[in-house]
Amino acid sequence: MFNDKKVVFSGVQPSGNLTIGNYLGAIRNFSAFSDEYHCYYCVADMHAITVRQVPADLRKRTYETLALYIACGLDPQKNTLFVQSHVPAHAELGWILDCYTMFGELSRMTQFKDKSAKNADNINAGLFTYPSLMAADILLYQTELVPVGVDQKQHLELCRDIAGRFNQIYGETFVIPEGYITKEGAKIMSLQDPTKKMSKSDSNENAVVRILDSKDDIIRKFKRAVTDSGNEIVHGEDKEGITNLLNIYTRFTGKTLEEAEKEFDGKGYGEFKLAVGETCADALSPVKAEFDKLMADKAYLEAIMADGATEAYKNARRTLSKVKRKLGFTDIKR
Ligand code: ATP
Ligand code: LTN
Repeated sequence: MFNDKKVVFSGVQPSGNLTIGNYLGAIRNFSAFSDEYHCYYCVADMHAITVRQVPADLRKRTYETLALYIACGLDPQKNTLFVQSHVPAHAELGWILDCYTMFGELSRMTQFKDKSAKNADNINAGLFTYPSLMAADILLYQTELVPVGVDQKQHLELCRDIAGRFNQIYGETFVIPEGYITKEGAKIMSLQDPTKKMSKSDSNENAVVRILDSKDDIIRKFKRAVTDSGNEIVHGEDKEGITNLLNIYTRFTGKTLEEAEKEFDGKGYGEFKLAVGETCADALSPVKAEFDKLMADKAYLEAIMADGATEAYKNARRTLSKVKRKLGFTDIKR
């Protein structure tokens, strides 16, 4: 809408070291949009504090997440990369949208239920209203397309409902966004419990492969991955562990499931797990090298943050002003 180009928006929380789930389900797919769309990718630090964070860790991970965006192929000249808390319009629109989001809607969110169960001593209001802040992120930029993993589908549907409700009351204000969810990379499962999604805040380190893990760690984690009592390397509903490993393998190699199954036909689980581990480690090694270079240059990362925040704010404020006017908020010259 803003420069004729359609808008893509997505975000990742700096709530832990990123996993191959974040990589295959989200970040790796982001750069495909850079030429055709105006892309905004934010480091969602305001979302991250819905779960208690150690301040020094949050700060470090904010830099790391930005560096990973770039290391995974996002050119800061072609994409607006920024930190959510640097653009206060997100908090402002977040509050406004809270008033157009229903208690019942938020109560149905499975992420809220999961995270409440995991953080029973800190079920705060921010955890509950997380989706309206996420809606604000998206709607501020008149976003058309939101690339995310399938776990975020429910939040996206709520975002569409909120936007539609607002438009209906006040007239066309927001573009209604579409989700962009790639099928195969959409849900990478835990290596220790393949019925659960691989999550960066999992307390069991063996369950999670991180983009920045060493080659040895990656291979060790894959070797320990839970499989099943059978011995065939084929996908299937009763073979969740093997299916997940095949899925990871095909995502990294670009091979089809059939090709992968054929390749490992007659081979043992041990050999297969080692091959998946090596493939994954080799694919991530250039990302790691680039990440290390970027992290050694804080000033460069800070310059990107500053440019990103300026560019993001320039566009966000137009939507925010429009919303305030429609609501009947008064304006003053300063
Ligand atoms: P947390 O464990 O703190 O909830 P997370 O690992 O779920 O974090 P987010 O920051 O919430 O990560 O998600 C960033 C992006 O990565 C989102 O688009 C999300 O859909 C995607 N994603 C996260 N985990 C996976 C996964 N296991 N498989 C595929 N995509 C994923
Ligand atoms: N909630 C998202 C992270 C996120 C996001 C966004 C994703 C925050 N704001 C806006 C897409 C669009 C998650 O992946 N857990």
